[in-house]
Amino acid sequence: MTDKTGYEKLEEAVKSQMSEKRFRHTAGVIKAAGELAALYCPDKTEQLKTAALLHDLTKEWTTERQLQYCQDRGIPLSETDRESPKVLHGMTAAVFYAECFPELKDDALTGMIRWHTTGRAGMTLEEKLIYLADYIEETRTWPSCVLVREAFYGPDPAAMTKEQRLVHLDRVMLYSYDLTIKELLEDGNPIGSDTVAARNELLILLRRRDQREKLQN
Ligand code: DGI
Ligand code: FE
Ligand code: FE
Repeated sequence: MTDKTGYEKLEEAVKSQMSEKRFRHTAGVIKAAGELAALYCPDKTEQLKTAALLHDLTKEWTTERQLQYCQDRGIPLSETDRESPKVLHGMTAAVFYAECFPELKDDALTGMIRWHTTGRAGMTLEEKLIYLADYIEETRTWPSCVLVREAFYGPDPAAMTKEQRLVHLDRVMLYSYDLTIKELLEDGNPIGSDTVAARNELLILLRRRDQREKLQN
């Protein structure tokens, strides 16, 4: 038997902290992250897969544990955050992973984990890719996830130019924010300011781009 690689050991350590169901989702995000890395930044494949592996590390904590951990570690929470228990795990995982695996601590990795649920204005390419991988991984059956997965893969991003592919990513991200916001509204839930800022930024960017193109043609 060959020695386990560092990544395989990490995978086992993460698996031992999660239910089987959460690990199946995590494995799906790792696969999707690998596919997105191949399309957008092959040199960052390993980093994206590590972020995928760690992104939901604290997802199964109770809300009480999330809130207590934020208080203990001085993680600032807005009123809206406190009323949105589902967004807390990105904040806690972005700190907790570095306590569990100090050798991995890295700002880019922290950002990918931190923003995977809500997104934010000014996301890096890697942050966008982890956000999207989480949304469209193959085990997701939620209608919005299926729609976003089809919107991303339908027009064959591999056949696009680099520039077209980046615009495509932004359009699909905007679509995902719109669907998430619509669902939050329908369910009477608060919408975090990061999600709103992320959505507005892309909307304006893409609208200006379309206007420029129209003028040129
Ligand atoms: O952890 P996962 O289930 O894999 O996925 P996720 O981290 O994307 O979390 C999805 C949940 O988070 C989904 O129920 C919608 C919710 N969510 C995302 N953005 C916001 C939000 N909830 C609130 N209240 N506000 C947000 O801005
Ligand atoms: Fe999550
Ligand atoms: Fe997830």
